[in-house]
Amino acid sequence: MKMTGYLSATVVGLALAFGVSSGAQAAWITPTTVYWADTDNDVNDPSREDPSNVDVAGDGKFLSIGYHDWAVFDFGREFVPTTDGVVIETTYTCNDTNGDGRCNNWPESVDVYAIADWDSTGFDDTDPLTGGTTGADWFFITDIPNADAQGGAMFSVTEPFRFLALVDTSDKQQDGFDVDYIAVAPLPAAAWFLLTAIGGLFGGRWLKGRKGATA
Ligand SMILES: [Ca+2]
Ligand SMILES: [Ca+2]
Ligand SMILES: [Ca+2]
Ligand SMILES: [Ca+2]
Repeated sequence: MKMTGYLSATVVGLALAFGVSSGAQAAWITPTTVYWADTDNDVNDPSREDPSNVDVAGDGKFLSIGYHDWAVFDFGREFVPTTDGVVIETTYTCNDTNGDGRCNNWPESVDVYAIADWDSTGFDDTDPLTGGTTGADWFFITDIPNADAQGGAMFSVTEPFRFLALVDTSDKQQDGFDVDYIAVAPLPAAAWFLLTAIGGLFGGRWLKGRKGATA
């Protein structure tokens, strides 16, 4: 009995160590290509019109998507579930005292979509989510209000994907949501295997222990 306890503690310890170390070295992957154009000319500052601005976080350079416009980010290869994503937005002197997740002065937001296969040459200019897709439909992931994304808004993609789309849903009619940074970080397959195995072997025991501790 003593031996069983010792073994389980060791495995849990290994899992935690592995999780922490893989988290620490989690490589955030930035897009290889950004599809964006200011077709209706509502982004009036050229410094906000460079798609490569999204590659570096916190550098003061961002891409303004445009009011109710969009951008598609190609991450270069297919990622399997579950993959984490992050978006950092820039709004100067943002505060959210009305608590709706958006900056009071610039209430901006985007919807996030993903797809595994997308025809980057055949889509409709006004809506990348209709027309031009070569496979299944884009799937909706989440909405991101800008106040919540000043320090980075995280989300999880639970289906295979290669492309992410941000579709602007801002209230204020100017240059829309301002993307400082966007990146994805897949959870290593080895970590999934380990966590799944441990959950199967020891999950019940953990639950019992926690119930006992809190009761
Ligand atoms: Ca525009
Ligand atoms: Ca902004
Ligand atoms: Ca803006
Ligand atoms: Ca940036």
